[in-house]
Amino acid sequence: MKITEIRLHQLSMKMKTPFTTSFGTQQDRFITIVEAIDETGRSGFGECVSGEDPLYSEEFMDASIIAMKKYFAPMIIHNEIDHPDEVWELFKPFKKNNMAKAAIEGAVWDLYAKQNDMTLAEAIGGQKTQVEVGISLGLEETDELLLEKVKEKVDEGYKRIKVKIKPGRDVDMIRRIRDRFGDIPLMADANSAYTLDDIETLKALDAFDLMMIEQPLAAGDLIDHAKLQKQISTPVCLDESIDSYQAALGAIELGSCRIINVKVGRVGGITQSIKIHDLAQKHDIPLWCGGMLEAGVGRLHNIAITTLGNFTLPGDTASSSRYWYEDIITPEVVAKDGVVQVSSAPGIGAEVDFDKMQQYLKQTDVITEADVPDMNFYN
Ligand code: OSB
Ligand code: MG
Repeated sequence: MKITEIRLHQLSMKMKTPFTTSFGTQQDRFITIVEAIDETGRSGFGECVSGEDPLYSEEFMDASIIAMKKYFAPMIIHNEIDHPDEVWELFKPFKKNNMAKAAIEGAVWDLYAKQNDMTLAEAIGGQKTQVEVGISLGLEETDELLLEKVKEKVDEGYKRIKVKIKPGRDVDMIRRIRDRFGDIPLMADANSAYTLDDIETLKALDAFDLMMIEQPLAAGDLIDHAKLQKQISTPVCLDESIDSYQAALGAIELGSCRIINVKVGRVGGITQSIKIHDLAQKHDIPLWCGGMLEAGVGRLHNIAITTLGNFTLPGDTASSSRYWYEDIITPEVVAKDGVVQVSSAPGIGAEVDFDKMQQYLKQTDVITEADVPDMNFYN
């Protein structure tokens, strides 16, 4: 396939409500939609999930945009490829910047699927026609406010409830949720807020039969997570730590977790996600698909990856309306009783709606062959 032009549509989308984690509060989401166009004028779409600031991981949107403009978009335009699996290899000279790589690769995957009249799920090798989803709830000012949100989402039928925790907002808060809602499928996400010095708190959470505790310790701490997992009965799920196939291999070999949250952007794209999927399956490590406050394009990519067989736990891909007054795709993603139907339309399965996108659009950068720098690593 020959990609002649890549457009980076940079959006600012106001979320319905602020989203608070142990690392900060977010109200406006800066999103870059990547559009890869082939010589027939057909477009494929990807979404860059980098945060505005490097708080979740080292990546941040301004840097990702530069990386896409300067390295990844020119690399794709300058080289012809037969299959999207080749994109990761093409990008190999450039270290990390996984979310920027994944955004471009995602657009190539969508385009490839459309060129071959397949759904993205089929192109990936996914089998499911529907996927189960849960919801991720941010920290609230008070436990009472959080309990109201939990009630609303349980009533909407989400298949599991994830709540954010941090030191001081953990054991008592989880106890109150259990007391009020009984044995709902419940899990907690710490976004790296603890260390092994907090072992007593983390052990205390064992009393609540959580499905898992997500990323209790720092991203680099595979060894500490392994020590922790030996001392608690709650399964540890890693999110931030799993930033590559190698990290997944290390975590599995060390026993740092029993569950993995796959985020396509964090691991560098769909090809790497499939590799991690196959590895985890071999080792009986169940997966689920995490979220990064995506607009519709990213949401549809998440649904596609979740159709792979070892994504056995509900993911964070809730309805478009979870965060957005109006999403940028038609039709929007809708979870009904915690289930999302996989579209049978080609590629990501919905149209990117440029009329809707217009209200959020700040800037579009266009990269063509004329923008490919004269540097030897492009050949
Ligand atoms: O840790 O899973 C996380 C959002 C932004 C950054 C990190 C995380 C999250 C979420 C929300 O938990 C997931 C979503 O609803 O998109
Ligand atoms: Mg997480």
